[in-house]
Parts: sequence; C-alpha cells; structure tokens
Amino acid sequence: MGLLIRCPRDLDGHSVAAGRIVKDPGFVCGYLLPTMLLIDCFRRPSHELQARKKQSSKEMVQMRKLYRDPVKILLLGAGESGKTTIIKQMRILHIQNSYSFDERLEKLSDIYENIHESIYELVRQVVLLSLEFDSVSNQRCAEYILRMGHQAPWNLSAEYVQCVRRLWSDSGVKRCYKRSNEFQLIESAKYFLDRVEKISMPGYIPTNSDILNCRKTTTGIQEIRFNVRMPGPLGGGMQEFRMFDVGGQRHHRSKWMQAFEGVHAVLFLISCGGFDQTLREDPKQNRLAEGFELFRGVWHNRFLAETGVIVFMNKQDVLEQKLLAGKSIRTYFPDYDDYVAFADKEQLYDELTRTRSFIRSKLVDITNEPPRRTSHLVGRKRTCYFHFTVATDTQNVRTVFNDVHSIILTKNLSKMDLL
Ligand SMILES: Nc1nc2c(ncn2[C@@H]2O[C@H](COP(=O)(O)OP(=O)(O)OP(=O)(O)O)[C@@H](O)[C@H]2O)c(=O)[nH]1
Ligand SMILES: [Mg+2]
Repeated sequence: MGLLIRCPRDLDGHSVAAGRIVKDPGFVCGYLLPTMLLIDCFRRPSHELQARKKQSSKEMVQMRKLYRDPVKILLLGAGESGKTTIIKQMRILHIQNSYSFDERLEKLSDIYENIHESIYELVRQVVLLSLEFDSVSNQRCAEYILRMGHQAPWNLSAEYVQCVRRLWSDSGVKRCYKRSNEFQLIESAKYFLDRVEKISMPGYIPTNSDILNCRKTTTGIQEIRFNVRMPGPLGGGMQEFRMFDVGGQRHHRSKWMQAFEGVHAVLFLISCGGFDQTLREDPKQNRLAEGFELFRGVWHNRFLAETGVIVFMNKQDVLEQKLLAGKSIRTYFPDYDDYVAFADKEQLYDELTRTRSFIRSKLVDITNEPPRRTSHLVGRKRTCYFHFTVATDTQNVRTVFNDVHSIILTKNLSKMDLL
C-alpha cells in the first residue's frame, strides 16, 4: 500500500446510483495525489521526506507510464444487450466528426432493414396470433409486405411507406406489438416505425439517434480506439483507450477468448428490459436468465480472474416502460416475491427501484459465490462495479463512462501498489 493515501475507499465497491455518477473515493484519491504529497511533506522529518520524495517521483514515473499504455476494455454480454451501442457512443463522445456524411448515408440501408424486419415480423405475427387487421385495405397492405419476404426494399417508395404507416396505426398490429415479448422483434421497431415517413424523405441523413437505435448483429470482433483527456495532476495529455466489441449470440461466443489477452477491464452488459423475453437463438431460454448465466461464466472465468469487471445493467428505459405497462418480473422470476419482503424492509416501495435492486442482487449473489475449484484466485477479494444504464442515451453514457474511467484508473493504480 502507498503511504500517502488515507482517503476512505469504497467498501463494497458497488458504485451504483441509478445510472448517475457516484464518485469513487479511490478516484478522488488518485487525482489528489500530488496535493496530498505536499500536505504530507509538512508533517515529516527531513530524511524521511527525502526518501519519500524519491519514492513518490518513482511512483509518478510509473503512473505516467501507465497512462502512456492504452487501456484495453472488452465488452461482453448476450445478444442485443447493447454492446455495439456503447461502441457507437464512444465514437460519438470521443471521436471528432464521429460519423462522416458518407458513413451516415451508408447507414440508410441498415435503417431500411430495421424498418422492414419490424413491420414484416409484426404483420406475420398478427396472423400467427390470430389477431385481425382493422380493414380489408390494411389486410391488403399486410399481404403486400408479406409478399416482399425478408428482403428490405432498396428505397422507401411512396406505396411502401403508406402501407407501413397504415399498418403501424392498425389496432390489430398495436395489440400484436404489445405482445412482442412472445416473439422476436428488434428493440428499435417502434423508434423506426414512428419515423418511417421522415426517413423516406429525399435527402434524409441519419442522425446520431438513428445510428444508436439501428440494430445490426455483430459477428466478428470489432475494435475502436479513442483518446480521453487525462487530469493535469497526472501529467495531463491524452490517454488511449481500445474497446473491443464481440458478437453476443451463443454461436458467436466461441470467439470471445481471442479478445481476452491483456484486457484491463470487462464491461459486461445485461439487458434488464429483457426480463419477459426469450433468446432469439433459443426461444426456450429467458433473456435475463441467460444474462445471469453468462455473467456467472465471465466472473468465474480463470482467464479474466485478474481483470476488473464493471456491469452495465442496461435498457433501464425499456424496463421502466414494461413495468408502467403493468408487467412484473415475478411472472418470470418467482423468487422476486422473497425479495419484495426484504425490499420492503429497506423501504424500497417503488416497483421500478425494487425490480432494479432485485436484478442487481442476483448479480451480486453471483459475485459472492465461491470461486470454482479451478480458479487460482480462491480466497482473494474481487470487486465488481454496477451501473444502471440506457445505452442509447448519450448523456447517460457520458456520465457512466467518466465513472468507468475513474474505476479503471483506481484499479490500475492499486494494482501497481500506488493506492
Ligand atoms: N431502448 C433502448 N434500446 C437499447 C438500449 N441499448 C441498446 N439498445 C438497442 O438494442 C438493440 C441491440 O443493441 P446492440 O448494441 O446491437 O446489442 P449487442 O449487444 O451489440 O448485440 P450483438 O451484436 O448481437 O451481440 C439496438 O437496436 C440498440 O439501439 C437501451 O438502453 N435502451
Ligand atoms: Mg453488437
């Protein structure tokens, strides 16, 4: 342990506050180091001071070196948990001219695919769920969409847009949308179907919000590099970050190991809004339950045993909307009832707060499970950090990433025995 730092550390390490920043005390310590050194100097005899000065300049050199090396972050989580959305946010937040005019135009075809996939699936499910369209003309529109098959149109013709609009305001389609947890519908369906007319206008250029909401499955490993300004006391300048994104669906997870090497922190994403949905690749498995299982695998993975783990409990907006619509997590996780009794004692009476803390408690329980026998870290204390996030909300991600940055700095400093 370094001699200088006496700030209280975060005891349980769970710097959680409903998606808001909670300054990790360790972070504050890291930033105050030179000032504290100064204060410390007044209190010590001179020979001790000399030795201390030598030691601290060595520490400063080590610290500066640390910030010269890129920080490697790996994003893990099940399919559609929001990993690529976080990558897009990093680009928006940390890279100038994040998406060029041409890149934005290129996104149009993905957006058309999102629109078509959404309306096609909804119309198909209206039939499968034995629901009815409002009118014969809407029924004809549905047939027109179904005849197109899965292939999205190259451009949004007036006829196509009119059909999509009619269908999206059809009460049968609306009823079907309310039941979309019973089949596989992309998260961005409502976002793009609400905007189909605007998007079809000549000269339309996708906005950041369109890019963030646009869904495209990740198959390989993607890397993004960006620089973040370092605080003055640590020498200022910029620190390089490298963030790796992988495909989260089951058949893509075999590639994860390739990205483990030299990783400083894992950002694990779990979709809280998926509590009433099943996996796209396995309709028998609940999405949130899959997230828990996957987290267990990551937390206990021997190759990640030395890596910091930060959990983004994502899609808080979707969770909130579902609870407001009268859904409850107890339908899918009956042990929620046991938790409610505990939550009442903690005065967590609001359903959203209770549900969020229930999900977090399940993750915390996993971190408290005894390490597997193969783990060489038996008996060592590890800290996991949790954040409630909405990955499509740039302001929310900006705040949370500041916190993540400080956690990583603190962790690395303490690894180097500087804290
Ligand atoms: N409403 C809402 N949508 C989100 C949130 N996070 C991600 N999404 C949307 O969820 C969909 C899936 O997000 P992705 O980032 O592609 O998920 P992923 O984890 O990269 O998925 P894979 O590539 O299959 O592993 C996209 O349409 C995102 O816009 C969120 O917090 N709220
Ligand atoms: Mg992805």
